[in-house]
Amino acid sequence: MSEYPDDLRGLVEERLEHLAYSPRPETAGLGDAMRYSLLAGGKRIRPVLCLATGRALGMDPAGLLPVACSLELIHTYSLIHDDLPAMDDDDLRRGRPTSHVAHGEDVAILAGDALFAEAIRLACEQPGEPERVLAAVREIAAATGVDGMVGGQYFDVTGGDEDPDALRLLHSLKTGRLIAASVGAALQLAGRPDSADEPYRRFAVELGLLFQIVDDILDVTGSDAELGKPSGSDERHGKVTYVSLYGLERARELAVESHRDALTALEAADGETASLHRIADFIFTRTS
Ligand code: GRG
Repeated sequence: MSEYPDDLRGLVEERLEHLAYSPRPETAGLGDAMRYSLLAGGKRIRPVLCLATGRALGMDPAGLLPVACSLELIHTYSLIHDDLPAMDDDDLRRGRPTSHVAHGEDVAILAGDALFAEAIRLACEQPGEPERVLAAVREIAAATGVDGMVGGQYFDVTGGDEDPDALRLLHSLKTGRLIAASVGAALQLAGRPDSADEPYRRFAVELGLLFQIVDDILDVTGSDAELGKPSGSDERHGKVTYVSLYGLERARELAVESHRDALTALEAADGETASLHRIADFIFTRTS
């Protein structure tokens, strides 16, 4: 079972293409810069995870698209800012020149800022019981903020990843929390008891870890063309990774263990979890 749920990816792709930010001609260039990065062919793992969780819980995936797509806008903003000269200073992303190379540093910063704000607006437009929508938006914002992605990036740029525990914390904040919130946002919209959600939450945390271990392996083993970004970037930036800490062979074993643990958690979850199972397999076996 390794096929990615392309039907869900198609729903996401279509909604992202049709997002409009402002009718003003004065800001059309900013909208173009946002679309340049957003519609450059990412894997859409976070929104697809959100829709697949909704599907597992018996919800119509198409009905979750505002919240799901908000996750992709936030993820794209993080990529644009991560590539900036003040951060990783990368020239290639999703197979294209990075935002600051194509549009200039000033516009790239603004495109990232605007994607984050538009993500929150979009998530607030999610149909559903207001209390549940608010809980979903809160979970996404918290996963993005200081105790999440931005805090993890701060930890990264200030050099806080020198031992295995610190590395795990860094990645759980920087990439894990948004991946976990992709599942969590759908759980919030379903409004079930916490006890029923617990296996899904364990699955989501493990998936975030798996994603990062595989990402570190691919940075060493993948090509620029496969990755759509420069390979070997972690080593060039002197980053501590699962590969630099444990070696390639042990990192591969850790990925096997993490994939197994994610699926074990999923087995304990109620609902129709086949799409989530496929996403875990895809993250484990991906080459880009
Ligand atoms: C700068 C605010 C700020 C945050 C940066 C998450 C993050 C923090 C930066 C992303 C940069 C990066 C390469 C992180 C490593 C893991 C990761 C998120 C890889 C890219 O995600 P994929 O593989 O990319 O889901 P696509 O392009 O498929 O969406």
